[in-house]
Amino acid sequence: MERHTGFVAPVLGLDLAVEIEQSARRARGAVLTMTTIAESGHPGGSFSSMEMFSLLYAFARIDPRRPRWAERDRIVVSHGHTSPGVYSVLAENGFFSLDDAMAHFRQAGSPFEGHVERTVPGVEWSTGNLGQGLSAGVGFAIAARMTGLGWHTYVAMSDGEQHKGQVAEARRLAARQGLSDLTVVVDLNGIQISGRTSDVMPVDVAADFAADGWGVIECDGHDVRALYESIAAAVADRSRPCVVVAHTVIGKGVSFMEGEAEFHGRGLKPEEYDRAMSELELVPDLERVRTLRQSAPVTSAIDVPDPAVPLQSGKPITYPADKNTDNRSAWGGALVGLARANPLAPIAVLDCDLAVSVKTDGFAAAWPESFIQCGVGEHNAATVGGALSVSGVLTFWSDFGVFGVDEVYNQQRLNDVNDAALKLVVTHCGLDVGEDGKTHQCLDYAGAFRNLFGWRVIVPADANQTDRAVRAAASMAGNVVLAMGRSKIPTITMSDGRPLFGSDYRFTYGEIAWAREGRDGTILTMGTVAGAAVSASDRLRDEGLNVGVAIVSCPLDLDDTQMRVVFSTPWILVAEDHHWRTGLWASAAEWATLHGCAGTRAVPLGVTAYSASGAAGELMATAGLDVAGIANAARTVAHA
Ligand SMILES: Cc1ncc(C[n+]2csc(CCOP(=O)(O)OP(=O)(O)O)c2C)c(N)n1
Repeated sequence: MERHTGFVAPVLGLDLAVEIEQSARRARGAVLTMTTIAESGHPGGSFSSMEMFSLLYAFARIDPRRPRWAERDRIVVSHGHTSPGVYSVLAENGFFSLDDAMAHFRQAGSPFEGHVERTVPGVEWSTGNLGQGLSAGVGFAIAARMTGLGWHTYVAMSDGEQHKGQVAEARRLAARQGLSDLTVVVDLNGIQISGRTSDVMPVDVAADFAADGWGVIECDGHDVRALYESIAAAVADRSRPCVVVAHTVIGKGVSFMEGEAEFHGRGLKPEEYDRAMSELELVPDLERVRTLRQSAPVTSAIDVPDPAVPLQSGKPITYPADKNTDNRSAWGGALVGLARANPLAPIAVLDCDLAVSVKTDGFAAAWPESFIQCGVGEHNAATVGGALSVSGVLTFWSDFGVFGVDEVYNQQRLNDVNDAALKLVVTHCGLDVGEDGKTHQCLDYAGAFRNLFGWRVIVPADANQTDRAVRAAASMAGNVVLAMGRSKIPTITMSDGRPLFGSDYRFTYGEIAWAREGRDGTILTMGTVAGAAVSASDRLRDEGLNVGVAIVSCPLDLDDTQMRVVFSTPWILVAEDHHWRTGLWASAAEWATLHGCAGTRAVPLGVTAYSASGAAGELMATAGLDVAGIANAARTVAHA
């Protein structure tokens, strides 16, 4: 049978249709076997999506022998709870052994988790938090264009998740970008956990997509020939993205499961299983597969390598010692420098209507086709960025801290789960947001990412460090966030007046730089506050107090050698315009406990409440984080 060739033929021949139907019937049996043995899982939606999965995995241009083939079509399953259906159909298509999936579904140590994971061959994006898959698909579709590899992207979705606002954000971006290589298939089974979708939250799926400029085709989602023709017609439409609204029945194929919300999320009892298998004309297989489950889970999981984008870092820009510069302008300058130094590398910059403020407007003007305007749609932007970043595109998203971090915490968490490689550059962090007030103060950028296992956080202290850190982060694997404030701040200098992060300096992740040395105590600081800390140290020195200033650039990963030096001084004052409990002080306290240095006094001088509207200088002074405040705090600690 000719498969994996794309939906090139407009119709599906009878023989192939029968083959798909038989494959779908076997896969339904596998779904029942794995969910019954695991005593959990989601057979209902797996059944309503079964013909959709069977056609997509049979006809998309994918290769079970090379699951990460660069030019493959991307299939995103957004309703990740239908994993039993996805695993069964992938196994039918030769991606891994069906026995492995059936025996070790939802078993600790197995890759066949309850919701689809990107480590399973054939799965492109880990989902389960509904409403994010279309955004991932939009990211993959943009990447197909930017890399020139031209694959087609398919997204399978449920109807329940159409409630989510992020789906609307993604629809609009797809239409705005003219992503005709994106095809969505919606499993419109009309049922979700709490009953009928029309009762829970009515949504007119076809009208919503049409209103945003999509082509819409409706069909019977269990008639494989009709569904094939609809998908083929959607793929053939070169003018716009298209959705196939597939009318389906939850639990389709087993009489007592059909139309029943109950089977959304429960496996069958053994007696129900036998009845269902008999209806499907399949031989019950529980005992054999149960025995297999006793063996250690077979790891069919594969690594997910990020296709590296080879980069030149370009010539660093050195900002003078006698002039204040804002880090966000240095970020914008480094971005343009990187793009100039790498004319052939696909570089995407995402924006949510703040380019002028976050200084990506220069890039936008020079490379408009690589500048992705997402509108006020941050949830979508975060996920689009994640998917782009694993597709051979160096991907930056720049936004205010509250929008790029706090607004989209779970999207960034999913980027973490997916081992993405997004470069997030957030400005207006800490108290340095201008006069916007509490709603705009991102006081937890380090704290939020402290909760996630893979994200790395960089907080540059001045324009020079920003420039070097941006260039270095571009070549770092994984998700990285650079956090900075808004204002023009002093260039950090050494005692002799030369820039600390000047021409010879190269950024190293985890580094701590000493702006001043001092044996009486240490001010440990980061970001916007660093300049004031240095001035405070100079003021104290004039008074005879010899206080060092250690500038941390990576608050979640502290250099052990330098931290030992920090903790060798009699006391430490931790100055930061971050929530005092979850930022640098927390990192220092954690480091001290882990390294047996908890006996040294480390005193927090951070933000203890949301601040007011006002100029950054006023807010810093109110929080005690200006030069006078830091010097006062240091005197108090020194003389306590
Ligand atoms: C963001 C999010 N909210 C809530 C849930 C919990 N949940 C899992 S499935 C589901 C709805 C099920 O409806 P549908 O997606 O249409 O799936 P079907 O019942 O057709 O399988 C919900 C609310 C979730 N997974 N993600």
